[in-house]
Amino acid sequence: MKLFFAPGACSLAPHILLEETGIAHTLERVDLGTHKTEHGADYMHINPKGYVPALVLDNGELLTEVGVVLQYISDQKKDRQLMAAPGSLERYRQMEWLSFISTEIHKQFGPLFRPDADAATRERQLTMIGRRLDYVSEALGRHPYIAGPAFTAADAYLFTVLGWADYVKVDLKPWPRLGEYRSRIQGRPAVQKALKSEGLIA
Ligand SMILES: N[C@@H](CCC(=O)N[C@@H](CS)C(=O)NCC(=O)O)C(=O)O
Repeated sequence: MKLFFAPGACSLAPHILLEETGIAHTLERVDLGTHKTEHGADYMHINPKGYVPALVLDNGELLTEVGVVLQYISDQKKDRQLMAAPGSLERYRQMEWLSFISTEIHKQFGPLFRPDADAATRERQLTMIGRRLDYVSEALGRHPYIAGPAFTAADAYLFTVLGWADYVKVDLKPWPRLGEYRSRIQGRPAVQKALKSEGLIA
């Protein structure tokens, strides 16, 4: 498999799962400004959506959308239990989290990255993100990982989007559990490997 990624972007979540599963893979960095890959390819020809992540499967097909890519990788190594069995209620609960992280957290961070974001936009987004983080923090008070007692694909995604708080100056101190959670996830060897390989830690 080959993962097209941008350092620290949402593509970090599938990158973490590729490390967690030990699936053989290659990485190709994408410059999201120029849409050129590190090997000089036009990324728009590879993924016409223009964004990361994109996963090239071993049969050459392209898979996109974080929540789906995470499930695909998880399903290749069922013994790692990164997603529950398809059709089980547990699976739907995990999908519920993936969807929540995508639409209610990931996408709420987007406007904060825009250089032209005005104070009112920032205020509105911070209020919305704050409400979502209240909910996440409450869930993490009941179990150490977001979907239950063990690490799952949803944790790779949640860890990734919480990491953006540092870049756009969202103070996570009002939710001390989130800081503890980030440290716990960051301590995983697979996460360390992915962060190092994207140049995010030394
Ligand atoms: N709906 C997409 C959104 C992916 C997304 O937001 N990717 C961002 C990085 S986190 C990106 O590549 N943005 C550049 C762009 O949209 O052109 C998914 O779930 O994969």
